[in-house]
Amino acid sequence: SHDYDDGNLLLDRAKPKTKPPRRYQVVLLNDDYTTMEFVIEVLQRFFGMDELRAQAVMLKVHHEGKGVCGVYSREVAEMKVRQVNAYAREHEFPLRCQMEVA
Ligand code: TYC
Repeated sequence: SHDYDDGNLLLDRAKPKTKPPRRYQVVLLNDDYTTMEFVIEVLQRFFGMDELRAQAVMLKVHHEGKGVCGVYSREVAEMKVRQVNAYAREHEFPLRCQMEVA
């Protein structure tokens, strides 16, 4: 925990002061208009899911109102949210996703 020996070298009593970075869930929200097929495509394209996993997550969102697509650093979660929301808008669907502290 020190750059050089100040007398504390062998015991190293000082606490490390860096905290692990927060993690963020990227959460998909249900709506009445986005097609199930489009949601499955989004989950495969942006979250690397195979078709079976994507269908299971889509159905969970459809039935429960929201569902977790993945857990990431803040920077990666922000990028996923922007990409998914932009892609949905380009295809004129109201699909939304957001980030939540994990
Ligand atoms: N509820 C939509 C329908 O019945 C399907 C859907 C699922 C939409 C998940 C959004 O995040 C979503 N067509």
